Amino acid sequence: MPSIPVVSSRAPYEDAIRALESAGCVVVTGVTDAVTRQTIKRELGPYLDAADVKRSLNEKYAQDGGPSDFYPGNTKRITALVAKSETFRSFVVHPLMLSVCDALLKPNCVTYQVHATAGLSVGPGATVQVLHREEDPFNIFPLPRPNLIIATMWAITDFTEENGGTHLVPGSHRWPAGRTARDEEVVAAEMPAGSVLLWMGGTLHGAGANRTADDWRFGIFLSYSLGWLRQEENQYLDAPREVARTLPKQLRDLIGYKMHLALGYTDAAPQNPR
Ligand SMILES: O=C(O)CCC(=O)C(=O)O
Repeated sequence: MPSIPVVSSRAPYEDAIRALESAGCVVVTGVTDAVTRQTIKRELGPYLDAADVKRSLNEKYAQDGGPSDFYPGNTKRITALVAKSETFRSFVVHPLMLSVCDALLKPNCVTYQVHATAGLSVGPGATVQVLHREEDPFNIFPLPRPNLIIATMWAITDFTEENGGTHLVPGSHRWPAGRTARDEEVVAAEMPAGSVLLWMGGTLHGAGANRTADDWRFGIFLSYSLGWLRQEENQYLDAPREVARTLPKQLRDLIGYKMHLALGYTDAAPQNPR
């Protein structure tokens, strides 16, 4: 039976990196404490409250008999988290994230960058999301692709099989084109709040269905990519100059206010956005 390796945040980061490289996914427990999770919930709460709940898509799913939308029913999704949350900024520069990206992305680039950010709340009745790979937009590379992306999901609430814990297909980051996942190869990431699930950009995954009566699963999605790729989320619009100029340089560089060799020049000095 395939499984998702679990490592403590107190173990050397190399343990998580090895497990991630080998299984294509890993859960690291104990990364955030209760105060941090409460704070990020408070910071993002108003945005989540205002977000559209995709109920109508659930109905469409039922009509079509399959996943008709990338975010199937009863989910809330908010983006632009660098601009919206101070606490999220500490996630981006967390030493575990940087160690993983140094080990697995740096061999293919000079510097890596934030690829996308999102708060994903999966509500009761939400249906299963179609399995996909973060790297699919870069399909010019044949499968299995070189490491292009590292993705992470920060459990702000508990993640369970019943409440929509992320589905993963361990080992699928090494699969050739044409191989699809059998049901028994799909595993739900069950992890207590405070854990972070990491997966390779080539690993098949998707949100699980939420079969509970009233348990909203809330996670923070954060991904990184090679510095010479187009970012999935446009950080120059979602964290524009007025925001960027208030950020520490390390974070500003990470969200893309930095050249990658000859790429990304601008009239403004990159280290000093106007
Ligand atoms: O919410 C999840 O568990 C996974 C979300 C995901 O894979 C996506 O939004 O692309």
